[in-house]
Formats: sequence, structure tokens, C-alpha cells
Amino acid sequence: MADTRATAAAPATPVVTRRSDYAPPAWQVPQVALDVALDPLATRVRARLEVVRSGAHDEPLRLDGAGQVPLAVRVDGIAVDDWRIVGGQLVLALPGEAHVIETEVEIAPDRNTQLMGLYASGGILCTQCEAEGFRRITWFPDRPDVLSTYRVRMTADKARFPVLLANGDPVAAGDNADGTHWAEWHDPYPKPSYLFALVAGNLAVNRGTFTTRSGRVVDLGIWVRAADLARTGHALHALQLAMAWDERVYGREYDLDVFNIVAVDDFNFGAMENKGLNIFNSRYILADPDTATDWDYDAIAAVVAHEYFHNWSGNRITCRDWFQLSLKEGFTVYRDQGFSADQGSAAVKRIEDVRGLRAAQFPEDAGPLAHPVRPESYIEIGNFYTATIYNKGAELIRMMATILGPERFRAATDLYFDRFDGTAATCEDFVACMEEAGGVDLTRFRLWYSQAGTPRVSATLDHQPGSGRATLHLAQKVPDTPGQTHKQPQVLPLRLRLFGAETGRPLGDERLVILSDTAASITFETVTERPVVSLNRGFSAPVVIDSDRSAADLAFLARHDDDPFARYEAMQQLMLDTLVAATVEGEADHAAVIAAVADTLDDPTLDRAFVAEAVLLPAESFIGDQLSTVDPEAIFQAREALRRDLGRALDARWRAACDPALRRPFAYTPEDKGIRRLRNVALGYVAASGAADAPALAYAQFEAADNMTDRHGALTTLVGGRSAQRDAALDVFYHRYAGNALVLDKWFQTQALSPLEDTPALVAELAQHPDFTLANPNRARALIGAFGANQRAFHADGGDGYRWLADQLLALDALNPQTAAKLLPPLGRWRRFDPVRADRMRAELARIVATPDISKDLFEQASKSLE
Ligand code: 0A1
Ligand code: ZN
Repeated sequence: MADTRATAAAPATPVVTRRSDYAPPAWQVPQVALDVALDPLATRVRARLEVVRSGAHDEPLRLDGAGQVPLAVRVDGIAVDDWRIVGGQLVLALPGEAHVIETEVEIAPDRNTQLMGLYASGGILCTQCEAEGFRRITWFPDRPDVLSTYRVRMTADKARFPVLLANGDPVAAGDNADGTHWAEWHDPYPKPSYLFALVAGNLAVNRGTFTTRSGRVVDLGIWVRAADLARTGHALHALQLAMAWDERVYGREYDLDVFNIVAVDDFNFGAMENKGLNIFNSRYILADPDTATDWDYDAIAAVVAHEYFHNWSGNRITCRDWFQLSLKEGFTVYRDQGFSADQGSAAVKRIEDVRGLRAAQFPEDAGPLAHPVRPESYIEIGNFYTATIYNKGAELIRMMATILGPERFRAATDLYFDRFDGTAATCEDFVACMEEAGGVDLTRFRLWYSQAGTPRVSATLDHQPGSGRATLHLAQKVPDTPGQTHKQPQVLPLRLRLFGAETGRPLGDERLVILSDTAASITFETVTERPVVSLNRGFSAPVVIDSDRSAADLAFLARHDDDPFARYEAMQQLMLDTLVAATVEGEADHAAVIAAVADTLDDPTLDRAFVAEAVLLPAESFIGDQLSTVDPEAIFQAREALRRDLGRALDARWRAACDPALRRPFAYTPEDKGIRRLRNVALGYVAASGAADAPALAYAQFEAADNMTDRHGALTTLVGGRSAQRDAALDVFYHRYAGNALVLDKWFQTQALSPLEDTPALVAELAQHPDFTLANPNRARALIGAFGANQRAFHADGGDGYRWLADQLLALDALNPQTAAKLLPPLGRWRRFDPVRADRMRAELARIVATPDISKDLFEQASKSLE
């Protein structure tokens, strides 16, 4: 009997989905036709599914939903009512091998604050279906191993929604007599429901073309509000570069006649790779020199490329189940990193990526939310779009590429694309291709997919001067993580090289050592002088290295290493050792760091972007990660003291780097970006020195800048101190960019990141600002996310910040669980702090867990963080 009380209340004990429970779908859906009558408050969705029994069984058809009341259910054209709702699924027994199922529901995109399924953003109707949003649109087996071809017909009011887009190619369109119009799209490529998309809105388009290597002319379109059209050129150009790059580097050609991108202001993540119709958070599309920083420009190109690359690594080959998420995400991040590296300095790109890995993934792997790259279970899959799945996943691909070498790696990706095209595959399928085409045994390498935690490698170099021999002793340990203890050693590809301490010359070639046991010793011959070892060059394995290299050895490598990443790394290690000593002991000798920074600044052979990265001190959070108990105030003071001494000792050099005379009209070239990056780092050091004229200098840059990088760099420096210019700059910035949401996000974020003592109070005040809203994820992240990342402010004595964050998360959870859950991890770091802070953080987590009716998203993050 039909049960119309379909609205499923959240279960008291959330359901855990386990990888080991995977079973192939009982029914396939080769074809889907949707007829969507769009209306912000009452959209009618009629779905026609051609379903086919898969294998011999008598399982009913199970369709996922999200509580919508089915207004009609028909089987082979006949209305039926012998369906049931069980566990949120519509269950329908079917007699034959193939049937046509029709359903009809009504949904209200205007009331969809979760931004999953069909929702409204600034008057545009759009969809977000990954991972499980399609079930919020219609009843469907909403799992990635059900692949269907889609035909979509949309009808909407022509005046409000003149543009109607969906996946694939446009087929037909027309007007109705009642002021509505319709359009039909067809996507010939079978795809899982999470890649479905449609958009309706009043949009303007920046059109371009791309001719593929086989001569297919693809019409490209970047669709935005008319007012934003002038800021779409960079994204369009990046798309064309990405299309050419994927042909050249991976042999991948685009496969439809159109490729559209739509930008919307309200979006839970960065962007989405829906087949032929990518939907983007507008922050990853819109750029002009006045409103976007160089960081924004780079991120736009990277995200446009990432989503485009998913056309093959994600869409043509998708994931069998969500435990395989890294199959598409790790590989696609690896691909977008390669693309970005090829646009400018590969070394700087690698440094940025490793900095990001250490800022986000290492802490995740060391905390309560640690999970393997291929997780074993989840409550809410939305919580697994993590740095581990994406960035550590990319490191796994990188290690396999290193082990195979470029030619065999390309042969292996060719094999993968060829063999699994049109299917839903697994991480195991990918690794098997690497093995087969690479001619290697990756049996033990697979541990990287199943074991969480960042391996730690200890390295000691033993030199026997008389024998001309040196021995490097390596040992590894994979730390315990929640639910995983006593782990096996992993396979670590470590690029190594020795340098002579006297001559500075390399002693032999670089070696690739594959450490796969708990310990190993590597012997180097013809070591004619005292050697210094350059370890894990290019960050060839995503591990922590504990080495016995002295400050002098690190300073030596910072000058002489021929691997730019290793050179940067030596400098970072030197700084880190100094800062850890200063934090623990209250003071430290800054001389070695000052000398190394001076040498780096003076080296004319280094590009400015590299120099800017190399002279930046490690982040407070990363310093904290080295300590058994984090004392945020002591870390801040130690770091500030070193910044001040660097500022004073190298004052003339910093002033030279931010000299207004160096300014030239804005150009987005690697060289100009490097100059701007160093200029802003230098400005920060001048301010850190305490120089009386620093605020004036910063304000002058703020005023004179012809681009956002310099304006925002100056603002950040001003906001880090107290001066009349600080208040003036904030005010000017706010008024100048009133109405530009993306720039206002920067205004909120910069203040929330300020190290000043009154930041917690200011942040609480900003949450009451008329421009603040929890409804827009970018705005929520700009204030709440930035505050949670501000070590000094978030952990300020009293712990009021913890309560404030928990209050914000609970308020946000009622609107948008996915975004709320993403902002929780700072509270989960309680084990790393002193008992007073730890107790307060736990108390807030416990309060969240005990709050009635919280989402399963927030529940999972908070309850796991308490364990
Ligand atoms: N696949 C997208 C990420 C993404 C995941 C979930 C979303 O739901 C709101 C949105 C986007 C990517 O990797 O870019
Ligand atoms: Zn992705």
C-alpha cells in the first residue's frame, strides 16, 4: 500500500555505510527522460526511467529520495500504488526484466538552503548533485555505478529564465503561448546521476571555441550575470589552455560539441564537473586586476582545469562507489597540479602544494577525523571531500608516476582510460593499470590506500672518512590513527642526493630509493668529502622526515642544493627548528636564519616567486604540529620575534623589494607575479620590524595599487597592526567594493585572520554586520573559517572563541549542514592543547552532539572529534 508519509525523519542512530557492504545494483537504468517545469516555489519534475533487471534475482527496484511525496508512480504507463517507502527509499516490486517507471514530484528550489539538488542562487536556478543531491530532485537509484543517458526538457518563464542549459548538446527549443519557453538537451554519454545538471536564469555569455586535435570545433560558453561578463576572460582562456594541455600531456580530447560553465554566488564547494555543464562558485570564475589577486587568478585557472580534466578522470570513467572517490579526485588534482606547474614555475607550484598539504592534510591525518585515502565507512559522504581524498590522493598518484617514470606512467594512464572508458571503476583498477603497463609490482604500495596517518621517516647519515663511503640509515613508522594500530611499513619513493660540505658540489647523481621495509641502509661510494644529504627531493613521498642534519647543514643546503624544492625545504627546516626552540625555551639564536634569508634575497639566479616562498616563515599551525602541547601564544610570540629580527636585520633589502619604483603596470605573467609576491612579503617584514613609517608605506601602496594583489597585500599588512591607516584602509576598501560580494569576502576574511588581540571581539561584531550572512557559504567561510584558522585569536585565553564557533556552526547547520560540518575541524584538535583549552573545546563538541535535530553531517564530524 502506498505510504504518502514519505518525509523521513533523521534516524536516531545515523546509518553507517561500509565499503565491505558494496553490492552491484540490482537494476540498471540505461535511459532517463526528465521533464522539468521550473518554478522557484513549485517545480514539477516528471521522470521516465527505463529500468532493466541486472542479473538473475528477485529484488525489487529501490529508488532513493529525500522525503518528496511521489505525486504519481506509473509502471509501463499504468498508475500503481503498491510501492512502499522503506528507509527513505521508494521500493517497488517489478515482475519483468525491463520496465518503464514514471514518477512525478514537486520541489521548491527557493526554499533549498542546503544548496544540494535544485536550488536558487541570486535568481538563477541551478543544480548540485554530487554526491547524493539527485535524489532531492527525483526518485532514482542515486549511486555512481548506475549509468544512464539523459534527455532533459525544461520549461520556464521566459522573462525570468531566458537561458535554459543542461548536460550534453542542445536538441530543440521553443516558445509557449503562456509566456513560458522550453528547451531540450541530450547527453549521449551514459553518466551517473551525480553528474546531472541544469541551469535556468538570466545569464550573459562569453563565447569562445576550441578546435580539438581531430578537428572537432567545440563551442565554449562562460555564463554569468551580465554585470560580471567583463570578468570572465581569464577563465575562458584557462579553459582553452586546459583543453590543449590534456590533449598534449594525456592524449585526452573533448567529446561533445559544446562545453558550458555557469558561475553562481552560492555554492558549497569550489566547482562541479557536470558533463558538458560545469557549475562554479563564482569566486573561481570572476577575475579582473582590480578585484582579483594573483592567488585568485591562479586558483581560477587551476579549478577550471580541474573540472575540465574530470571529463575523462571522473566522467568518462567514474567511481564505482563513494569509497573510490579518490580515484577521480586524487588523479584529477594530480592532473591540475601538472597543468599549473606548466603555466609558470614548477618549483613554486610544488612548494605551494606541499605547503597546502602540510596546512590541511597532515593535521587531518594526525587528528580524530583521519581516514585512509580509500575510506572504510562513512555516515555522510559529504564529509569525505577532504584534503586526504584530494591532496594525499594526488600524492599517491605522484608517487606511482615517480616509480614508473614519465613514459611508463603515460602508457599506464592510456591503458586505464582505454580499459575503463564508459565504466564505474575502483582505485584498485587504477593501480592494476599502473602495475601492468608500468611492469612493476605495487602489492605493498596499496597500503597507501588502506592505512591512514602520515609516515615518519628518520634519517641519519654515517660517513666513514677513510673509506670514501657513507651510509644513510632510514627507518619508518606509520602512526596509529582512529581504528588503526600496528601498521605495516609503506612503500616510500625517496629521491636523494649527497653534496660535499666543503666544495658545495654534488657527490654523485640523484638516487631514487624505494624504502619499503621498516628500516634500510643505503651505501654511497666515492664520498670524497664530508657529505650532507638532500632528502625527499621534490617532496617525492608525502612523509615527515626527522633527520640529524645540523643547522649548519641545513643552511648549507639552503644555499647549494640544486633541487629547488629541497632548497626551500632546508630553509623551512632551519626556520622550524629555530621557532620550535624559541617556543619551548622562550628565545633562540636567529643568526643562522637571518644569514640564510639574506643569501636567498641576494641570489640573482633565483626567481622572485621562489624567493618570496623561501623567505616566508612556517605558519603558526605548522609550528604547533611539531610540539607535543601547542601553546598558541608562545608560538605567536616566537614567530613575531623572528619576524621582527628579520625585518630589522634586512631592512634595506625588504625596502628595496617593496620600493614603489619597482612597480609597473599590472600584467599577469610569472615574472610580474613573482615581483608582486615578494613585494608583499617584504612589506610584511618592514611592518614586523616595527619601523615607524611602515603604516604610511603600506597605505601608500594601498592607494597607488593598480591591482588587487598589491592593494590586498597592503591591507593585510595594515590589518596586522594598529594605526590610523589601518582603519582608513578598511573603510576605503569597504566602500570602494560595496556590492562586490567576492571582494567583501576578502574584507571579512582579512580582519578575521588578524593577529591583533581584539580579533575575537571584532569577529563577533562582524557576525552582526549587515553584510554578513550564513546563507552564503563564501561569506560564512570568510568569517567563520578564517577565525577557526587564526591560531592566536581562536585559542585566545578564555576560550570564548570555541563557544562562538560552536554557536555559529549550530546556526549554520540549520541552513546548510555540508558547509557547517566543513568548518568544525578546528574544535577537534583538542588533544593537542593544554587541559584547560582541551576541556573547553570538548565541552563545545559535546554540546553540539547533544543538540537535538542536528544534521548527520555535523553529528559525524562532532562525534568523531570527541572520540
Ligand atoms: N567534484 C567536485 C567537488 C564537489 C563535491 C561536492 C559538491 O557538492 C556541493 C560540489 C563539488 C570537484 O572535485 O571539483
Ligand atoms: Zn574534483
